[in-house]
Amino acid sequence: MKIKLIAPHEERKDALSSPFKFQRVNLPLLAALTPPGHNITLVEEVFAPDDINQDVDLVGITVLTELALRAYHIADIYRRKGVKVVMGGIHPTVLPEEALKHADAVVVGEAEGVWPRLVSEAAAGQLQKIYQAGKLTDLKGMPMPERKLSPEAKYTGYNPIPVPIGIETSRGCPNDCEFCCIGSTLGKQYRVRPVQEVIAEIESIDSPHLFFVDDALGLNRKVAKELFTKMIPFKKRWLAQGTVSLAEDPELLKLMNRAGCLGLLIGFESIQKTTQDEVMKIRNLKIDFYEAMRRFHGEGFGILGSFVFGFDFENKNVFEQTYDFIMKSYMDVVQLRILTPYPGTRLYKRLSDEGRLFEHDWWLQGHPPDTILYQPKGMTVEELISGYAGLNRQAYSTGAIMKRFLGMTPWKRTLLGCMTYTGVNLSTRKRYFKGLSNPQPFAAPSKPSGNALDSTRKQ
Ligand code: B12
Ligand code: SF4
Repeated sequence: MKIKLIAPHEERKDALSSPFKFQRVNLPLLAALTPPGHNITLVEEVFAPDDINQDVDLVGITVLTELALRAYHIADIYRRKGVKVVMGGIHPTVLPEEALKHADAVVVGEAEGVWPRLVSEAAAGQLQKIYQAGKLTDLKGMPMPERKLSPEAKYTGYNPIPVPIGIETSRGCPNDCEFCCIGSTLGKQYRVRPVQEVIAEIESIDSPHLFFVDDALGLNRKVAKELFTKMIPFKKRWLAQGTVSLAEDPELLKLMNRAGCLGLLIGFESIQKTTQDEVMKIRNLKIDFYEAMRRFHGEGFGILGSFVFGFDFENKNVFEQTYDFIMKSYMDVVQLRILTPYPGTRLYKRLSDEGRLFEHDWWLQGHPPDTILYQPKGMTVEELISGYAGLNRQAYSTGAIMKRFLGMTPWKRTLLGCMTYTGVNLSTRKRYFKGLSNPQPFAAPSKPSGNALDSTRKQ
């Protein structure tokens, strides 16, 4: 069969993932899991548009909630041409019935246990509707992703760093934060790949730049230390995402530095203690945020700090307090987001049970990122909108960007560091400011917050 695997991309200029591009893991991994005898093409819309006129027998689409509309659109086009479509990934895993309105088959959960059978049954004209492995994948002995199939990826715009190659060392997360779907999709058990297998994969990658796609890198400190120690000779440079708790262990940070870590996306989530107590990954922290930033910067890591607004126990002071922390800790880049109730999360279920969701299928409505999708509790919709907009403007003002630059880590003093700092900040600012002009469909400025829901909810 001729199989095409597609990763959709949102075309809008304020799309959440715009400035950060890397070579993903999931589709090359699916390619590696495919039984021999089939011809595979990979399409990453973020790098190059799809050619729908190509002759194909089976299309596989990976779907995140934010990209469900785009994925369904692509699927509908192929199915109209008579091509069979399979969907997999986070969104079809939590909403398989919805996905089946646009696909012939859906993979619920991980693909490893079912993809080879699915391909064989599709080839025999016996595609089933739902494929679901009976157990979580044992990450030992996983094939290396077929990276040579990935479309060539080049950066455009402000950012000068070559596209990093995605690599996975673990799956699942035991923290079960209310707003996160990992527990219900990739499982609450933290599974690690054998270090030797990760090292062999790193050795096979030509590029000096890597991106660890793990959600909870370093959760198992012993394994992480072994991995980073063994990575040192390869002289790779890499980015990753992790929790603040990484900073609790100075030895781990040192090893990360020696292994080539350049920067981390750190989910601080909220500066307010009342909210921190509600977010599992922050609740039991043994280090305060300022000290964590000092340690990260002390090792020379650029930090992209991620904050979310709209938690129930938050009050209006959160914007000023966050700004204070961002500036005093010389945060390199900030990601400011409105809390999003993703389907499959405990948050979605709770807000739905409490009658606070403005729309139950918001992902099908084409709202821009950072639309307020539920009735907040700690402030009105309008206070949330204006506080959030004000913080964006403050944190990304020219003065603030220059001031944050002054908290120089040694890395920032390099030419590449300066260019990256400036590039990422300017492109993020441009995207965020553009986003701020989007209409907020559920705002009702003249009414108190309690009425915003009633007055604007779609019938
Ligand atoms: C890397 C990453 C990114 C990258 C790239 C996205 C990507 N998918 O590669 C970037 C930085 C761009 C990104 C951005 C965002 N991300 Co992100 N991201 C991740 C992360 C950390 C790793 C993805 C990954 O490579 N996983 C490893 C692979 C192997 O797992 P997988 O993709 O699930 O694939 C397996 C199965 O699902 C299945 N499968 C997947 N696709 C397909 C397709 C077919 C046909 C089949 C058969 C099977 C199949 O097979 C694979 C092997 O078992 C995940 C968390 C996680 N651990 O998964 C979050 C995650 C996917 N991101 C998430 C979010 C919320 C976002 C953002 C909205 C964040 C934000 N607020 O800005 C943006 C939006 C993206 C957009 N609009 O394009 C959420 C998704 C929530 C949801 N319901 O969709 C996750 C789960 C994080 C979380 N903890 O909540 N992200
Ligand atoms: S620590 Fe991260 S991956 Fe784990 S449940 Fe919380 S948000 Fe999700």
